[in-house]
Amino acid sequence: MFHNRVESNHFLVFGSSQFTVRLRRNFQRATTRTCNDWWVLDSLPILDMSALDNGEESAQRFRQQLRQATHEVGFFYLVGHGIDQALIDDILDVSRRFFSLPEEEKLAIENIHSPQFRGYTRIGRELTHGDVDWREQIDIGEERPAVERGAGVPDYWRLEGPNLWPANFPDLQPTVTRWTTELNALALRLLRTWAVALGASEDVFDSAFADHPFSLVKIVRYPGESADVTKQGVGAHRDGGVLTLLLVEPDKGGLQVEHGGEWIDAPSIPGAFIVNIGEMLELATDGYLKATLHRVVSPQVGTDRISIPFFYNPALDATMPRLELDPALRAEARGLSVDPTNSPILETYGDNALRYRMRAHPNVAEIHHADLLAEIHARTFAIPAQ
Ligand SMILES: O=C(O)CCC(=O)C(=O)O
Ligand SMILES: [Fe+2]
Repeated sequence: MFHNRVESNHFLVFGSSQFTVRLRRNFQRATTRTCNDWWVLDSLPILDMSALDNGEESAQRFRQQLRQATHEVGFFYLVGHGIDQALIDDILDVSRRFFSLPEEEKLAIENIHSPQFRGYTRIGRELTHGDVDWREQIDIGEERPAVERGAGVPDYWRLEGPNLWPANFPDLQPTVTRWTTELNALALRLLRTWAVALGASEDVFDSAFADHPFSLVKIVRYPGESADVTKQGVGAHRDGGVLTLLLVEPDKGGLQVEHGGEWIDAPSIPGAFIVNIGEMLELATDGYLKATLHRVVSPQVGTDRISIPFFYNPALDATMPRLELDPALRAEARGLSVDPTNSPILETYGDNALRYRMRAHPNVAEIHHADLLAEIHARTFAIPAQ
């Protein structure tokens, strides 16, 4: 627990990383909350992945930090990850140039043309829990041929298929393709590190991921909408996949992460990823690892913010392996968090993915998947029998 490591000056040294912590004595809550909740983090932990290449003792310390950070917070900054700064600069550069294309070029690849929910989403066309998110984005997944529909073909295969690339902007595809390749490798390495940190064999997740991951890159721009009153960039949610590697432009705030009942600000740190786990990893560990609520507040009027979340997901037909935690960890597993809409997390990743996409983009669902709407709606809002 973090509070075990707090030093008298309230400055927590965690391996090569530092956390600032604030002591909050809330006597009202003290009777109902654990001692751990008295310490509220002011900022996310920072983990240095280069520790994995520095001998077994150092690697073991990193694994322990990884486990602890994602058990307690569910979010951390990752440095020393090995992704080239030149590639980071490139993807930020192509992202900004994409958003400055003429409106008609972006709309030519609008996601309404894609049964796979790929392509451009204009501002105001995405919902989180029914509320409008103020952001525009392009969704780019693994570039694969579409799967033909038919009897006995699970519905989630409708998500597999080609991307929509802007015709007059050839720089986007090679940079995003390289980004996907490198981040798939980084994410798999992190996942294997978690596996060992949780006492499982290193390759326990491999069959679900290694050769047919269903990763998704979202390039997002939040326009400046906040003035006296802040607006929703993206509403509070947990990520539905396994793990997210988020790159945010330098010097941009807006992301907030729930911890101990409060929102922690998570501004960008140049060159670092913000990493969080999604519901499928929570499922795999019976809630020992935490999929944490987060949201983005719109930037102030006159500014904007670009971010690039990379969602690392298993194959659509994969079922997450359930890990056998050792008794000490099992005792701290909390079971699954309840989705804000009370919908159960489903075992097969593709069922979750389809549900999320249809919920977030009802206009695309209406056009391409009207036959599924009633069924998905019934399953989404079903409360499991007690
Ligand atoms: O843009 C961000 O900083 C976070 C976006 C996010 O949480 C998401 O798209 O799931
Ligand atoms: Fe998210």
